[in-house]
Amino acid sequence: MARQLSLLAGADSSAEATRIDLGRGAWLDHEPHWFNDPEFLLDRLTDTINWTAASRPMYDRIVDVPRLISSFHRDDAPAPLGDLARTMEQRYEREFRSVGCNLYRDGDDSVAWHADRVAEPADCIIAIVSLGQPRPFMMRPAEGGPSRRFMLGDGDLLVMGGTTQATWQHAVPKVKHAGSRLSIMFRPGKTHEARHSEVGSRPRRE
Ligand SMILES: O=C(O)CCC(=O)C(=O)O
Repeated sequence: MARQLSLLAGADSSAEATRIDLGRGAWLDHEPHWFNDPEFLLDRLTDTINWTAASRPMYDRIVDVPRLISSFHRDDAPAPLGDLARTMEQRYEREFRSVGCNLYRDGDDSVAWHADRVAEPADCIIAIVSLGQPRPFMMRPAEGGPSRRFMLGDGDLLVMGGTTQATWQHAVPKVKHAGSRLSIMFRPGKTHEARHSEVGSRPRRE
């Protein structure tokens, strides 16, 4: 029980994040080490979530999704995830009904460039809490231009807001060596599945 309380204390709903203006109505809130007991939560979620090794059609093939995934409705999520969703709701005064989790087991696991498919791309907030070993989280303007890189792990919070899903794409690329990283995505929608189309290896100017 004491450990449960410390979990809730780990997420500070009132702390100020650094807001980054990405232009054209897109913004990010970045708060390193937002969650202060990330190792405990990482172990607990890694061990207790029913992870899925999924596959999905990409172009004319069926490919393995290069990470383990799991998703919940906020009200059915394991306690720490439901509590975190509600903390995020207080912070942003929005509903986050969908909780998606990715487990990147090593550097071969990744998520390709994509934007999340959301009901209101011109005004959408998606919050990501990262646990475990920091990995590069890349962002690039959908119409081309320089990319931005954030190292996310260890309880870091990154929130994409405004038009970000309409005007930017994001990715967690493969790296040579990495320990495991677990990301938790809080989204407005009902389910995690089929929220985005990854653009895979489609060539694109950086
Ligand atoms: O793991 C992350 O930080 C991002 C994951 C992501 O973009 C997704 O699952 O759509």
